[in-house]
Amino acid sequence: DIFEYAPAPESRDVVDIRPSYGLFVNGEWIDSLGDERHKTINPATEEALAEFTYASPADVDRAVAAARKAYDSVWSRMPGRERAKYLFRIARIIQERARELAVLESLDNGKPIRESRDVDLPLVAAHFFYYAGWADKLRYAGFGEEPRPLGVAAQVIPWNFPLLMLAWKIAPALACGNTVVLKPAETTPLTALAFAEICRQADLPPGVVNIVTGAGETGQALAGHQDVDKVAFTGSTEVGRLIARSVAGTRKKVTLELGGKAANIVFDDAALDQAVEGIVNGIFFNQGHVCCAGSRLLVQESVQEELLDSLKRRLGTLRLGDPLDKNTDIGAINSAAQLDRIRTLSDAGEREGAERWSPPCPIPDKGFWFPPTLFTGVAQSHSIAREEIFGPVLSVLTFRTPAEAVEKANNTPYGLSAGVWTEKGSRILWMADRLRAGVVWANTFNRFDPTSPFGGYKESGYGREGGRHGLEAYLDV
Ligand code: TXE
Repeated sequence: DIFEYAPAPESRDVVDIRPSYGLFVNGEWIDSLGDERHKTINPATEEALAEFTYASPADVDRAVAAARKAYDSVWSRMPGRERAKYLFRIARIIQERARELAVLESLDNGKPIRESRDVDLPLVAAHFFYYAGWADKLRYAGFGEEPRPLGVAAQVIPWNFPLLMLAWKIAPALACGNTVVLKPAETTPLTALAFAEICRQADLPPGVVNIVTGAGETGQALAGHQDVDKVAFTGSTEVGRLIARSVAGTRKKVTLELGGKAANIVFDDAALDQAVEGIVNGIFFNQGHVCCAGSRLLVQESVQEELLDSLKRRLGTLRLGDPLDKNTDIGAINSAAQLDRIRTLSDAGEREGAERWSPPCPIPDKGFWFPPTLFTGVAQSHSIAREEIFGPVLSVLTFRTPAEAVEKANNTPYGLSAGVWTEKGSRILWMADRLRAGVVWANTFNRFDPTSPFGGYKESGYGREGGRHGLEAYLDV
């Protein structure tokens, strides 16, 4: 592993959070022209971490103008090998500051430090390294001899992987010669604001990256701005639809990465111990705040009992609590609103007749928490089998034949990911061929790599992020 971390226990002392943040426009911190300020809180303690701005439409104007100027005068004219140097520099700074950024991410988001340190941050750096490598090789990407950047990209990201979603969006955009205005989610602005400082540290030309904080209205002003050429969005299918409507009939190109309801499919010949680990990782990683989470377990009837027994035993060992404790498996739910959504959907599952089970699990007094939860006796018509819960809640369904597994797995409006557990290689290929999902994992789950394209079928969105395909979203061919 090329990523190195200090082994010391993680502590809040390694981060330097300012009491209050402005907007990052044209390489500088500026005050908003509006006066809406909010606090971002630590979801594990409900303590305020810092105050930040909800950018007004006039602020968004200034950010887009800065991005346009940087695009026309500097970035689109710079040779790819020069752009690559900036991206490599950013990647190295992220590595150097990985520990601090991981703690910041866990504080603002609630995710366990083990995940932010060992998954999020290494992947963030890897994305910048990977796309830095493409910046001077775009003509070999297979999209024509002289592919050109699109212009100014408006990027709106969610709160579940704040810095990683930023990396997925900014790294390919910059590598291709676009400039960017990015809006982080309103509950997790801190790592994006830290990234603004990293841009300064890397001497990135002013205006190439602009960060505007805010909620839906700021996002709407940004995605709807008439001088942006491209909109990249990750978030709810509901907002994805609004954005698709708003860009229809404009010059803007759009990529959308939306919800999911993935099936993790376990056949009776699978290595069940490994499958249990994959199921746990599939739905409890990041408290289940994962668009490709394996939120439906489809288990072959003949092994249902055995699998559920060992799954329940394994759930009993999961530790819920302080996100900064490196032994924590399940951190805090990101916001009161999300906790509410998870509770409402879980209650509906119970009302509809499914059987609910959680291991004994002490819940801290303060903060937003939800125990690992299993629903058995779930029918396809139940809302917990259809709707994205986006929390640590697993719905268990059964099947008898491979064809039935495919039919049930595909019986959802989403199509982001799926997992197949079997020792038969031919069955993996047979299943992968029939599953309507942008990613199919075999005998693993939630594996990510910057070289692999990621994205959905059906209502999970369109366009791909990551890999060579991810470049296409930011190029005119
Ligand atoms: O999403 P929103 P929310 C799903 C998940 C979750 C549900 C609601 O099921 O329970 O969505 O989450 C910005 N124009 N996912 O309410 O609102 C917003 O400020 C432009 C799946 O948090 O879609 C934030 O930056 N932007 C998902 C971002 O959109 C708008 C990740 C996402 O927030 C906007 C997150 C508007 N009209 C939630 N309204 C995934 N695919 O991973 C809001 N935003």
